[in-house]
Formats: sequence, C-alpha cells, structure tokens
Amino acid sequence: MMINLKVPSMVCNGCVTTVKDAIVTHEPNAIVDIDLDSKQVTVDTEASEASIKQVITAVGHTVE
Ligand SMILES: [Cu+2]
Repeated sequence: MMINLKVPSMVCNGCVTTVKDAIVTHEPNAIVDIDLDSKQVTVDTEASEASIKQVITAVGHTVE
C-alpha cells in the first residue's frame, strides 16, 4: 500500500534522514521516498497509515 504524508516540520536533509531511518527501523520492508521541497513522504509498506504517522511523530516531527 502506498501512503502519502506531508511532514512540514522537515527543514533539512538531517530531518529527511531522521524520518527515513525511523520508518525503516520500524518497518524494514518499507520503501521510503521523501521530497524535502514539497515535504512529501511517500511510503510503500504493509503497515497502516496510523502506525507510520506514529513513527514520524515519535521522532519529533509533525504530520499534517
Ligand atoms: Cu533538519
């Protein structure tokens, strides 16, 4: 399933790495693509949208 989330709290490549690593740590099979300019996080995963949101907020980022 493809999940599309906007994470406006990402402001640099460090944030991108933080979010990406958090998702992959939680869901090793997830394919994560992040576009910093549009703040768009695309995740191809078996996990639910709610659990991915939770992972992102757990590392201090905000899902719109
Ligand atoms: Cu940053």
